[in-house]
Amino acid sequence: MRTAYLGLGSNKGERISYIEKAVSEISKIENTRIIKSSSVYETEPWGVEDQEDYLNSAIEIETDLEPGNLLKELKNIEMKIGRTGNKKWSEREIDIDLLFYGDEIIENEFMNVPHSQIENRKFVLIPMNEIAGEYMHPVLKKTISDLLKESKDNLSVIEFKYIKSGK
Ligand code: PH2
Ligand code: MG
Ligand code: MG
Repeated sequence: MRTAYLGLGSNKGERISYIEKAVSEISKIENTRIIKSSSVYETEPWGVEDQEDYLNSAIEIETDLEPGNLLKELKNIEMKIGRTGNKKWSEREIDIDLLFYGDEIIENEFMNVPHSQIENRKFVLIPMNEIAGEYMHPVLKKTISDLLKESKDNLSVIEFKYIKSGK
């Protein structure tokens, strides 16, 4: 069993229902279980300004799947939930990113783990800090909590209060 961290994001349509759907589908992946999930945060768009605010959260999972197979499952869930469009940084119904996979460093044509620019994105660091502040970034060799303290990202990240659907 390996511990991995996923980042979820949505900024199109019924954002909270896409996030909840994603968590529910992730919980059904074979040989995988959800250990922790962060609060949901409403966040200013990073990278491309002229788009809706995002909802973002992070989850910790344990999985027996190899990173490539895990990524395939996550892409399938994005498609099943109805992600349209695939332009870099453009609006999306759901985005599921593999942030960390144990302490592995994976760079190939299919994936980049740890996910790039985590240290520059409070929309990732704040939810990650809630569930894994002491987790060590395997490339930067700093904890999430230290990366958050040092981050120069000033875009707003605010807890999003909502009533859980109970499904
Ligand atoms: N995802 C992006 C680009 N910009 N900004 C926020 N606030 N949250 C995101 O999840 C996000 C983004 C590309 O994946
Ligand atoms: Mg992303
Ligand atoms: Mg993505």
